[in-house]
Amino acid sequence: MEPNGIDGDTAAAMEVCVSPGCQFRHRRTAKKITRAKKDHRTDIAPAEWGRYNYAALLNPTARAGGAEALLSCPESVPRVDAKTTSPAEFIASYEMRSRPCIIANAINEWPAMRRWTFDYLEEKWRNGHFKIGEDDRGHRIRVKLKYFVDYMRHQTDDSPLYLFEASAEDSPATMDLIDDWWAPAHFPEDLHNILGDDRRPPWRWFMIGPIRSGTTVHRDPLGTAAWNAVIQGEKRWALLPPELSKRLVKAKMLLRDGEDDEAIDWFHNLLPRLKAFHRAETGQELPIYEGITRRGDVIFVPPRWWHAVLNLSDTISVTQNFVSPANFALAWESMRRSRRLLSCRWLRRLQRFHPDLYSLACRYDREMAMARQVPGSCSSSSSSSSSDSSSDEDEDSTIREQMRRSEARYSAAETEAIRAAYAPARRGSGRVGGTDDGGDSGGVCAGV
Ligand SMILES: O=C(O)CCC(=O)C(=O)O
Ligand SMILES: [Fe+2]
Repeated sequence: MEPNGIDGDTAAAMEVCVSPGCQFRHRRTAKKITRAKKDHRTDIAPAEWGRYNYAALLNPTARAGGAEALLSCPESVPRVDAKTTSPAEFIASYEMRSRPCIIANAINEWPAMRRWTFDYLEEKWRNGHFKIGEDDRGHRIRVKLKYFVDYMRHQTDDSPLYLFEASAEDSPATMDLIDDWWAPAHFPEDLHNILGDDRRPPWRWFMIGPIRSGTTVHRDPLGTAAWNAVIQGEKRWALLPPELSKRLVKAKMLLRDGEDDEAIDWFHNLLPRLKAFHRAETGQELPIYEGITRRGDVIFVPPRWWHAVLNLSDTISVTQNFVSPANFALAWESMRRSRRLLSCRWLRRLQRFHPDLYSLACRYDREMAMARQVPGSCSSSSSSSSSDSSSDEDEDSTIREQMRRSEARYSAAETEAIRAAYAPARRGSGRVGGTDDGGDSGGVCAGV
């Protein structure tokens, strides 16, 4: 019998780890996680993942002393409650104004809120494979959920592996995961959905973030906005407006020798220095919104806003990137520049499903063409109003059904209020310009 009361045969059958010094429950966890760490970060050895000892500072019980700096922040992101702020009010006050906001009580009815504990996830999807990183060539690193949860429960890494899965629905072992959540009522539109689930750029993620894991400062691609909902745990956020430069917000110039630049390093080392630096340079406070999302909270991240996240405890969350009329101008210009082929598909479908936005896209094309002196893109041959293939027809009915279902979530009065809130954007008050995705906006969609 081993010291933990499990004999070797039982251990083998249960896959329990009984070797001396093994801190995990499963026999294979150490091997699987070490392999993943080597592939995910070739710049440090697995033994170096705890070199700064952040686990002494931020752990489930240490909430005093140095942890204060990481655990507490001025909570300046505005908060509303879904019980008292309607979708139309949120859209008019926050989304249309590109202001960050945390909405409480917007996901109370999700099955995920009732069901998802770490024990439940581990039990239900234990043998499902989930993405926990990328190798240097951009290939996905996946492990079974049972190994990842085992790792999460025992790890003391400075910046642990973070489970981020965009394709749960593609595998029979995990496809029912996406039945447990959907877009909160405050996010009624997603104009990328007419591209079809197979063609649209990656858009929704299921995440398990061990304490101290996080996401470094970035902005979301293709002019999309995002919402991010917490089902378990707490996430610390920093959001900085689009006018700030990448150089400034990443604050690499403030990094000292021997320091790392993971999310925890940015929050712990760089953010205080960045605030002091900006004050010294400009005499003004850094324009930043900070906040913590807790179980049941949904944060709105406006398009092109810089943001960074630190998991203050073990978290379960989901997020979705979307395009609504509010960020259509940005999203159109961005896709036109960087994903030409896809933009042509989008244009054809806008003409079928959202004729007013199709006209707007044509107007933005003309404006971009004039500004850059390149041919406009919306020639009459750029799109056809009929379906281009029978599979498109099948998809058309799927999309129409999706649109019907999403409209059915709202009363006639709510639908009208939402329309009114988005009306200025549908008329084209959105600004075109200011993206830095590169590429050229000319050319036509004929024949694509
Ligand atoms: O929850 C997080 O770690 C942030 C995720 C995020 O910002 C993203 O996926 O773009
Ligand atoms: Fe993001």
